[in-house]
Amino acid sequence: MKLLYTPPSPFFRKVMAMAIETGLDARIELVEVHPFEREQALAAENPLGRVPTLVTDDGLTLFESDVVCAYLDTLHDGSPMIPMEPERRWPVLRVQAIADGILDASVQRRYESLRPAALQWSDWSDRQKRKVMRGLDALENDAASREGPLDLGKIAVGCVLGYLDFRFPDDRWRDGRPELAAWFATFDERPSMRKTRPA
Ligand SMILES: N[C@@H](CCC(=O)N[C@@H](CS)C(=O)NCC(=O)O)C(=O)O
Repeated sequence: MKLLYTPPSPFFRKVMAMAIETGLDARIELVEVHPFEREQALAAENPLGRVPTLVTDDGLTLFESDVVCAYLDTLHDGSPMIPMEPERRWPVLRVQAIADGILDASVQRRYESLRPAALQWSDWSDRQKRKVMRGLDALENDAASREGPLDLGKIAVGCVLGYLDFRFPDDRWRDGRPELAAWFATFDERPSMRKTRPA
């Protein structure tokens, strides 16, 4: 299967970290694309023109990182990254949704910062930042999400925190969030995180 990606994308990182954790990375051919510079090449596979986009061995094109991860979870024999038991499944998907929401808001903030200064809308950026901060507080207060075996929620949170360190170090997300910071210090040393760390 082929995974269309852009190197610094945190959504791509989530998919790749999960692929490494489940031993599927060897089956994935990486194809670097550029959503902004060569929009049509990516849009030919994904009408939304976004990464990550997976083209399966059957020729099916899947996009949105949560959908790609759900698909990958059907391809390995290890412990599911999205557990089936309801008492674990929904909390894991909820944590993934918070993490993805923080990433969506952060990526919007980043794009806003790249616009010409005269076109930037600071209220919009501030709104996105508030979402990020509230999402981080929710994660800090969700001790249960850091317990138990590896799952997709934990991978998603690891990728979020790595992205904030990469793009928004001045936000100092660790301030006031000691539990999340301590958890990330250990989680970030996993081979899957080290191998996918943004340069
Ligand atoms: N919800 C999507 C978000 C994907 C996303 O925003 N990807 C960004 C790169 S990090 C992108 O392709 N941006 C180009 C665009 O939005 O046109 C997912 O989970 O995959």
